[in-house]
Amino acid sequence: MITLFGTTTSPFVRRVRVVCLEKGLPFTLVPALTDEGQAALRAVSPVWKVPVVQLDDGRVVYDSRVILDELCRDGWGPLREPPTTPKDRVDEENVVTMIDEAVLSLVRRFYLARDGADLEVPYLIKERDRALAILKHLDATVHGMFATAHGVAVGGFGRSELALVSGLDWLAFRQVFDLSQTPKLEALRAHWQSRPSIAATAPAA
Ligand SMILES: N[C@@H](CCC(=O)N[C@@H](CS)C(=O)NCC(=O)O)C(=O)O
Repeated sequence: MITLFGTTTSPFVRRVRVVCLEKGLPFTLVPALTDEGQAALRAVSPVWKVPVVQLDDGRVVYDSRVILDELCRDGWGPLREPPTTPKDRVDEENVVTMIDEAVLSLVRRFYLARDGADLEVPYLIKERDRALAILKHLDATVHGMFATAHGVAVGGFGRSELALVSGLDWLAFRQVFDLSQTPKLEALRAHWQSRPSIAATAPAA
């Protein structure tokens, strides 16, 4: 049985939960927000971030991208397989990198705001502007309900749409970005909400 250290709010943890649901992989969630869960997390990962997954063979994986690759070594199940041609592969990785970086910029601002920090300092203004630049770029480059041209050609729900929907749902859940500024991303997000694995994993405090 897979052990997943995580929360029900994190967009990165959500990707793992969705892949487990899609592939029918049972897992135990260790909630990382309790004192006990936090201690358990720190005992297995010096990064202190979620998700962390402990696999049946004892390997402990610290990052959502690597976790997904490990869980899908035998195939992505009902999810679209990642592309293999050089251009499609880089396009897909870039989408995941962009949404990761936009979310991480806004996660840092969210936590600092919660601690009462002043966000009007140059680096944190850059973080806000970076997120806006990324989200505007994604808004201009998505293809309807798909994140990439490869998605349009092959169809189905892939890791790039999963990364986008998880990230955008978190932005909406935490109210850290006004998605009316990026209507195409908002339409993509709305389109995939009815997929059972997405509906079952919506962020919840
Ligand atoms: N690159 C990592 C990012 C993970 C990440 O930043 N997780 C956040 C939750 S959304 C976290 O654990 N933050 C705790 C902290 O910053 O101390 C991944 O994809 O797994």
